[in-house]
Amino acid sequence: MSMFCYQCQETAGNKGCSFNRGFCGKPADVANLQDLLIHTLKGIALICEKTGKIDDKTGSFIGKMLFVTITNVNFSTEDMVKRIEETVAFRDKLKEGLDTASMHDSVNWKAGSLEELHSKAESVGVLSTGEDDVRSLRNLLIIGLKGIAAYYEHANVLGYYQQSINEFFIEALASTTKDLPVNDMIGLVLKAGSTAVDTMALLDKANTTTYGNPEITKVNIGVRNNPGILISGHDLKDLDELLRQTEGTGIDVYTHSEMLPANYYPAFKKYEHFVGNYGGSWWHQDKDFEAFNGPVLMTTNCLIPPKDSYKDRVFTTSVVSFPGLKHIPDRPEGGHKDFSEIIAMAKTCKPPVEIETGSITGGFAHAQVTALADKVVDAVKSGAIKRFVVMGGCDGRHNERSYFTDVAKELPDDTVILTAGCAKYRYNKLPLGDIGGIPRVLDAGQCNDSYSLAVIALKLKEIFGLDDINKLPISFDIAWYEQKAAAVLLALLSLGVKGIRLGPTLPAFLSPNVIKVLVENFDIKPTGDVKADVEAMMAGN
Ligand code: SF4
Ligand code: SF3
Repeated sequence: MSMFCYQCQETAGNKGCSFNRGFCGKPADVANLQDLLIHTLKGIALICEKTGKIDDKTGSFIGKMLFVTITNVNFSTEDMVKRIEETVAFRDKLKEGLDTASMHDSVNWKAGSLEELHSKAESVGVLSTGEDDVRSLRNLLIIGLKGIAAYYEHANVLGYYQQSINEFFIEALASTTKDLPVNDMIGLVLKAGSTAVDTMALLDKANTTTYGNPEITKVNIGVRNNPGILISGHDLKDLDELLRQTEGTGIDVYTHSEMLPANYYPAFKKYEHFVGNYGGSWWHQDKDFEAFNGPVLMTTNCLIPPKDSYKDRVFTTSVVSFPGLKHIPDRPEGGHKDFSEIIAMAKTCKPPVEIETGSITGGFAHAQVTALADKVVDAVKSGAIKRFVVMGGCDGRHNERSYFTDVAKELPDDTVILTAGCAKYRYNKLPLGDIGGIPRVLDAGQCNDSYSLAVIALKLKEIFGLDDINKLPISFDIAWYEQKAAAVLLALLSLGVKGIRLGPTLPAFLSPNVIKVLVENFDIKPTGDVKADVEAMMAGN
């Protein structure tokens, strides 16, 4: 069986994973079934478009199913088949009483045997849609939509929904089944950007209303002498419930990778057994999970295929699934997840091996930076801060990603790095110092907290009385890996940010003509030579 997937930065040869397994370890049949899942979601969108009925239930259903197809989330054939059957049933319920005979295949195809599912899946893949530029624009839209979906799902879990986001899912998915003029497709891609801003704003509201505003925090990166549970991914509600259930048990809880920013929230900081962060970004998990000794809970991406030496200790939940790993079921309506099996296992495990000591400082989301605004503005006015460089996004395995470490080292001492997402692990343990008490790396949080960076930029624009965000002394040097970073990129474009550097490679799903449009309209450029890029950024280019 073959596949075609080019949605992430590590796609084979920067062209596409096309054999029997992706570079990430996703098997071909799972990749194809994910395409079939998206195909069926398009059917749901077309039905909603016809009936004019779209509600939170449908929007959140679509969001969750799109999230399942994000890189490093789900590797399970069995889970994917179940989700396709669930999606077909959801679609068929929506079309009850409608005459859909003349509608698109995505509305009408029928799920049959496993073999039939596989052969159907192979016929609706990424390459089956349009030619070059049309395919590129449709896939850029779907990929942006996946990022939006992930953020929407996190907001939904906390009880936050928004009708305009539900409606955009319908409009965008339905559009990819139609022959639209190129300008309309570009318009939809930009609308994905503004919808990404709205979705991150909604999630920010959900997170800060539920757990308080992140505040400056020194996060311990060493260990204590108790058995521990390591939690990774982006889902704060899972952490919330895990902390409640582990309180008083003698078990410590540590964050890994994108869960690090949870340490900045007042609602979590209060727990004495919430010890700090363990290890580095997602792709270091083989070493980190091995050394941790205790159970690990993966709440979202990025999971890498686990080694035999620790796979018995890894639990998945929600959208994450991997064959052979134990899965914690969803919370019942109004209830909570049951982590007792993980807690019982932790009690039998040795404490984590200490792999580093010290601390990292973060918690510079918009409310905290706004509280420091006077100090920041004074530092800019006095020339103590010459420039801000936004280096948010994802980390990954490519050697070229040392670029981001080297840029952090090369930037002059009068610059401040604004960051969010797991890209920060490339430089957040360097001794970069501070400027009059303002740390030179300001970490706003997870990748979705890129919203905070935009709010900070807009606030500075207002304080300095500028009419254009591009007149601020801010450069954007973004690292991307998976589809949420694509949504963040589109969000920045929709806010009018120009001259973004993007690396370590440009996305394979952008055709040369689509890249040309992005260059002409937004002056997007690939990351290049470290010294030359730093010089250019310092000169405002
Ligand atoms: Fe390849 Fe990335 Fe797709 Fe995995 S998610 S199959 S690495 S393009
Ligand atoms: Fe990282 Fe996967 Fe993207 Fe949320 S955990 S930023 S890569």
